[in-house]
Amino acid sequence: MNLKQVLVIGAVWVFAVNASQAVYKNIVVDGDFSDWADVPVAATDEAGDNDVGPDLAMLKIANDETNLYLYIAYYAEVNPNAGPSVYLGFDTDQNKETGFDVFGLGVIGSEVGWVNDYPFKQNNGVFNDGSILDGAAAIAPFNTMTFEQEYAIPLSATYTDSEPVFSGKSFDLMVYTDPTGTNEHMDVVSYTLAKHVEEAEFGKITLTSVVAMQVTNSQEGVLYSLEYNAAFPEETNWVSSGFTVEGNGEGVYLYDPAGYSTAKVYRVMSWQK
Ligand SMILES: [Ca+2]
Ligand SMILES: [Ca+2]
Ligand SMILES: [Ca+2]
Ligand SMILES: [Ca+2]
Repeated sequence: MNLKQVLVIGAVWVFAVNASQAVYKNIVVDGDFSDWADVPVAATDEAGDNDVGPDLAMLKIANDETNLYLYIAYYAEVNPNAGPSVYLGFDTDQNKETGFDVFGLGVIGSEVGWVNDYPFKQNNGVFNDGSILDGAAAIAPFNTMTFEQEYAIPLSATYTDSEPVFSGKSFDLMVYTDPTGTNEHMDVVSYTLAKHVEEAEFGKITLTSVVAMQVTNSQEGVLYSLEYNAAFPEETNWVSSGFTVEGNGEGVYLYDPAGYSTAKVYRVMSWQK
C-alpha cells in the first residue's frame, strides 16, 4: 500500500445528517422520559388556554422501523385519558380536503385518529368512520395524573381492508383534546418518517482512470456526497466536491470531479433522501 492510498483511506469518514423533522430513535415507552432529551421540539402550545382538560404544552416526535413515538407535555398535572381526553389527528395524505376537519378549523383533513390508545378511521364530515386494526397505542404513564406522556403508535396499523395507515413517508399531525369552549389543540406539524442510516463501510480505493471511494453497504433512499477539506481535517470549512450518489443496496463509488488530490482529505456525508 503506498502513501496515497493510506492517506485516502485514513481520511474518509462518514456522517449522518437528518432531514428536518425526521428523528430515528428507539424510544422505550416506560414513563422514563430521559430518552427524549436529544429529540427536538416539534411544536409548543400556549399556557392557560384550556382550563377544563389537558392544557397541551409541547410535542416531540420520533420513529424507528416499528413505531411512531410521541412525547406530549402538559402545563398542569392532569389525567389525559380520563376525559376530557387527548386525541391525535393524522392527515396521512397531507390533503386538508380529504378526511375529517377537526373543530372546523380548516387546518387538517384527518384520515385516522386516536383517542387515548384507541385508533379509529375518519372521513369527510365523519368523526368516527370505523375500525383500525393493529393500531392500539402504548402510552406511559397511562390513565393517571401526570405532566407528560410518551406514546408508541404501531406503523403496521391498517384499515379493515388491510391497507396500511402510514402508507406514505410523510404526514401531518394535530394533537387536540375533547371539544370545549376553547377547542384546545396544538399547531399542525408535518413529519417525515426517518430511515435508519447505517454507518457506511468503505471498500478499497479503486485505481482505474480516477481514484474513487467506495461505500460498500449503501442503502436505497440514502444519498451519499463527497466533501473535502485541507490536508489536516478540521471541524468546519468542508467543501462539496459536487459529487452525490443515491444508494442502491450495493456498493456505490464516489470520486472528486475536480480530480483526486493528495492535498485534500475527503469525507462522505450520508442522509435520508
Ligand atoms: Ca421512555
Ligand atoms: Ca395549551
Ligand atoms: Ca387528508
Ligand atoms: Ca392551544
